Amino acid sequence: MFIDEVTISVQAGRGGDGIVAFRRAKYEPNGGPSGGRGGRGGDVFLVADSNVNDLSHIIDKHHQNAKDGKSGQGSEKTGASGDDLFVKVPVGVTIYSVPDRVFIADLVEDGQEFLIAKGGRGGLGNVRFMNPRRQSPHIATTGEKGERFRIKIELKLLADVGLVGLPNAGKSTLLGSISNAHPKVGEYPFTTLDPSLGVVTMPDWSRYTVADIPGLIEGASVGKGLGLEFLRHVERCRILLYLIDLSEGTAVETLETLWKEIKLYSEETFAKPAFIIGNKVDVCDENAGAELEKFANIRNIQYMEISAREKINLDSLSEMMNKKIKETPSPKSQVSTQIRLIVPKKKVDITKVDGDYVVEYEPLERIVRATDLDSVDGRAFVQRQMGRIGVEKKLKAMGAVEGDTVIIGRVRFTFE
Ligand SMILES: Nc1nc2c(ncn2[C@@H]2O[C@H](COP(=O)(O)OP(=O)(O)OP(=O)(O)O)[C@@H](O)[C@H]2O)c(=O)[nH]1
Ligand SMILES: [Mg+2]
Repeated sequence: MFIDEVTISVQAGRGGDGIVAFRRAKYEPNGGPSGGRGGRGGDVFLVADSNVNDLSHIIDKHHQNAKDGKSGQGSEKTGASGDDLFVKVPVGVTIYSVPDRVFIADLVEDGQEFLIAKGGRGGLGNVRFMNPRRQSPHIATTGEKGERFRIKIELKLLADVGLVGLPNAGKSTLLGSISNAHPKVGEYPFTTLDPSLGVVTMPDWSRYTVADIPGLIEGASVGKGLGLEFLRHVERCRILLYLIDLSEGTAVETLETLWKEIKLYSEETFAKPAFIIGNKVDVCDENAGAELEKFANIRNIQYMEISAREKINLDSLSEMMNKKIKETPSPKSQVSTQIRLIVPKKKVDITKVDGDYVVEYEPLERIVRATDLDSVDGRAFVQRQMGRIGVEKKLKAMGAVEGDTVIIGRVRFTFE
């Protein structure tokens, strides 16, 4: 099945922990600190790949995780970095945050990479906490968490030409006749249920792509028929080809219906360069397209009659499209800068529970977890951090007095 949207979580790797270690040299029983820092956690990238057609390969992989960094080692060695994760996506996807649907990025070029979740930095080893007053620090910090986001990936086909027509107009037949694609053709409406792409190769070897989308009916823009689902697939086509079945005898009305739906969907899409093409000339009266041609001429839109099935006039059509494509600029990639705003920084949260003060603030909890609290150094370090972060002031403001219990993470302190 053709999957054109998925919601997944991306989790970058956690940084490795810094460690507490000391040199052990033969004649140096109390060697200096030598604990190295943790390696950085792996990043998660999305990579647009033209060999990937849809999102079916990740529909069942809701969690995309990069690897964690390794802990530091003695001799001031930094731990190994976690491997980055590259998630392949088709060219033409748009990324949104979930659930607030903030636009994050468009990937529209083959090979384009986008850093979606940054790995955590490694924690610091005790080497970094040495100073003139503190020659043998028992302090190290744990690695940072990697960024984690829930994102929705939506595919909008990126084609040079988008085929727009009522069901049964002959869109799939046309795609099959001019391109390398073999879409299903049926003599009944709604044969095409999923959009597909074909590549047309010109006699001079230049190439362009054509997107076949399911038939459009009146009310599609409000969800009728196959509805809006696939209309987004023409949103990023460079030019639109309105294909009209001339054997039906209602060519102009048909075109007006198509225009109405496209316009209701998006004025911008409606404003794209377009062609009006009458199809099935092999089975209709000679003048079946006359009115439609007039209609197109008045509006200065190129008109042509073809038979997609009997391959009449297809070379001229292809040439005309190729020329127009060359004159029309390709869509540019947009990348939002908003991504870093998605997760607001958590504030220090202190609650009083049975007379004790429970402090919740991940960076401080991390410091407490990572510090050797049996050492005087370690305890003094935590206390200084509490002052720096403003926890002490907040505790006092809440009425904490000497001797009260303060709980940070799993550790109980006596307020001094
Ligand atoms: N006589 C004639 N029949 C055609 C021509 N082009 C397409 N057809 C027929 O029209 C019918 C519909 O063709 P499709 O290509 O499936 O039409 P479609 O526009 O893709 O239809 P949906 O996928 O339902 O939207 C099929 O029976 C085709 O054989 C043509 O040039 N001449
Ligand atoms: Mg079709």
